[in-house]
Amino acid sequence: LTAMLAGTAAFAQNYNELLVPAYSLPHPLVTVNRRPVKNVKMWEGTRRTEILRLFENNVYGQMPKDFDSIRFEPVREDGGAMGGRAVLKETRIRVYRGGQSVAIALTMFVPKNAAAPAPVFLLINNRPKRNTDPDRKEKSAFWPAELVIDSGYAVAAFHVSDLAPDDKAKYSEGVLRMYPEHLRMGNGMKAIGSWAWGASRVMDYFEKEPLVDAKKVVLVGHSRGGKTSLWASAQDERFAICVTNCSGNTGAALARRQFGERISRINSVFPHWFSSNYKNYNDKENDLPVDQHMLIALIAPRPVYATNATKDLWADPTGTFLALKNAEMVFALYKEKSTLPATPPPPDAALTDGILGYHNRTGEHDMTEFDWQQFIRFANHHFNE
Ligand code: GTR
Repeated sequence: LTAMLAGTAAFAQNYNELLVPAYSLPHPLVTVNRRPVKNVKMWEGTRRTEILRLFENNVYGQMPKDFDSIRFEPVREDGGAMGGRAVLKETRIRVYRGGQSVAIALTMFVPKNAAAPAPVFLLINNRPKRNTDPDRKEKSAFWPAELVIDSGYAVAAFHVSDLAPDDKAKYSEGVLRMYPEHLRMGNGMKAIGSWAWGASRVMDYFEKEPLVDAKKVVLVGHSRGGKTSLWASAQDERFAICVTNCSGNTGAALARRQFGERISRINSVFPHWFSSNYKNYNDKENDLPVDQHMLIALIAPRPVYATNATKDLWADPTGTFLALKNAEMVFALYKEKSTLPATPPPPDAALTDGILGYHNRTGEHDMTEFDWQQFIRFANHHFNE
């Protein structure tokens, strides 16, 4: 009966916990050749690379690491921003390869009365640019820059459209101009890969920026941006903490639960986000050699904070909690004991004091000041302990 109800019409999304099919997850600590992974050496030497390749080849596409040159161009500096509490720095990050280039506009505020160099929250902005207004004429809870500054952190943001337009007809008019070979590859990156690539170029800049502590960068993304923050953090071990907010399908939620958004749906509505190969798994979640708990595991032993919202069943709050739970074993290899309970906490109970953090906020699919307050507590816990 369950199978019949769950598998009816194309794109029918299930919201009933009782109709979640039985599934078994690929084991993070068993290699493709069925060898058990018992220690960090074998994890890092064999299994981690294996899983990274599986995600590249089947889900997000490869992440090109080569380019010809990178330049950091100062655009504006204002030492009296936010009523004198912060320095505003706007920078253009230009990257060149094969006669093509992209320019990433980075907006950043650095607190004046805080540790120098400052730890920093970097937002991958997938919402309209006014959400990260450098002039602070518009203030948005999506990027509550004043709150972050007053907590002693720098706060930065770039917009996804600088890397790849979020449009199935135009996504290649960005980073992919520099890597046209990816457009012909089944495992070539598309928009989400391009955005994640951009986060790494901002990290290149942070490493050269004396005002910020490049060893204390918290990468934050919401929804499609949260899928990106996970993939970027898995790829680039320089990110110290990953925050993935309401990231759902192909983000922090387990695909095999087939709860809320499914792979077939996301690949049809957003064919420009993931690799072409990912379409082989439309309605075939169980054929995937990975599931999303393994993406979280790739970030170990660095802390990961995942959120959901109670009215955002589309992004499967329970499936997100279970992905964190099923990644615990990899953190345990590093002697990082998870403090997550066995079952999801009640709404608004924020678990900010463990290596894996989680909350399910009351409300809609969004990123709010409540969410940011928890990210700050989580970062305080890890950076100050
Ligand atoms: C939805 C999509 C989700 C999520 C969301 C967003 O339409 O189905 O996977 O990414 O957009 O980015 O807000």
